[in-house]
Amino acid sequence: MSKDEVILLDFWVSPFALRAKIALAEKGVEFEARQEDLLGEKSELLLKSNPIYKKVPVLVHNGKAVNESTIIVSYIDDTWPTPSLLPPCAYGRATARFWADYVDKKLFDGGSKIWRSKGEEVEVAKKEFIEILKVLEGALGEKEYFGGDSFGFVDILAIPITAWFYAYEQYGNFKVEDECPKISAWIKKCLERESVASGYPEPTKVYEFVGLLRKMHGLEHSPELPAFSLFIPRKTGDQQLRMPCPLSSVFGYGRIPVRLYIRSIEEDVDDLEDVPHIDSWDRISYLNRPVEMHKDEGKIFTLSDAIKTLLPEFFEDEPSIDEEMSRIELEDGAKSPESTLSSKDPENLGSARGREPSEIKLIRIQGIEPKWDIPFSWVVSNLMNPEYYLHICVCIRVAQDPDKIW
Ligand SMILES: N[C@@H](CCC(=O)N[C@@H](CS)C(=O)NCC(=O)O)C(=O)O
Repeated sequence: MSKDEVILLDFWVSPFALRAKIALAEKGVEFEARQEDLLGEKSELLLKSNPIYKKVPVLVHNGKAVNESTIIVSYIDDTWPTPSLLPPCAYGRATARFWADYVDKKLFDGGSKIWRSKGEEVEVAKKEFIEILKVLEGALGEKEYFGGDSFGFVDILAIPITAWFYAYEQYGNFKVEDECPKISAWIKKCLERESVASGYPEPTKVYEFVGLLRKMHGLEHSPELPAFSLFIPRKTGDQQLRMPCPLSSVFGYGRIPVRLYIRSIEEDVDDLEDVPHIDSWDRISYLNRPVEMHKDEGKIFTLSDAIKTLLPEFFEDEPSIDEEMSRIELEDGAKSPESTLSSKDPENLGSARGREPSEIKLIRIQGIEPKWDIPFSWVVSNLMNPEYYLHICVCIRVAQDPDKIW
């Protein structure tokens, strides 16, 4: 029989992916863990293998995809039966499945409520989480593992979430060890196992990651950004409404997944109403590419800066190797290969390598036409599509290339 091909679509901090890694390691199954870029662009394989949720983990076993971590752990147990992760008797298995279900429904979401909360809500979330932990501590009782003497199904589902406990403790200002010493001892016991320790992320790194998530959720703002009030124009007919920006939602840095839709036109127009209408989405190009926002920018990184980094080939005279690479990616990623992409920012940036400069005519996000010099962080905090990407539509008058003869 030929060797099994086992691929796990993974993300280093995902407790759900860690469940699958531990189960495979316990069974001694060799596998390839492929890191997904969940804050950037998801792989084709992920989108194809988990089209419903588009989440990790996905176990691809000899080309067949299995989704949802608890189902994956069961599948691993069924496929490679030794050593069994569930007790031999039906009642033992039912009990394990009951606690597995409790962990699934309560533990991660209960902890997440702590870091997602602000002010008085934090105390409420912390109290709820400690109650959940105490229930689990009751189920553990005096046993070493949830399964008794042997590490099993419930342990595999619960232990990965404990890598996030340090972050919960920091944001909730409590110590799991003080509240639930038996749970704390169980964590230490599980961490003695190679299968757990090898994939368990550093809790301080998880805490840093949670800090990033808090910024993405607008729960923290970056002190490095200057405190001034921002206004964003919103067009309603001829009226320009001015909306104040809540400073609390300013985002500092990170990798922002952007989907940029590009409508290119060749003739200049004074009024965008004169742009010919198009009847099919197939004729709109788009690219998916992350924008890197760095912590130590020293100056405000604006919306137009972000557009520049998304279309670098049109803002500098000589292409760097990186730019050449991204141009190739752009051409691969663009939906309509025949369309030419080109732009400059409102202050006339760059000459697009000897061509007459192109020009951005419009930037629209969530139906709003923000000023191009507003901090990109504000755009991310306030106009990010909750589903995933920051969707930005641009209309660009394309530079005529003098070298192009037809
Ligand atoms: N119920 C799922 C949860 C999986 C999940 O939430 N995965 C996260 C990473 S921890 C993910 O892929 N998120 C990407 C997204 O939501 O787009 C499971 O148990 O597998």
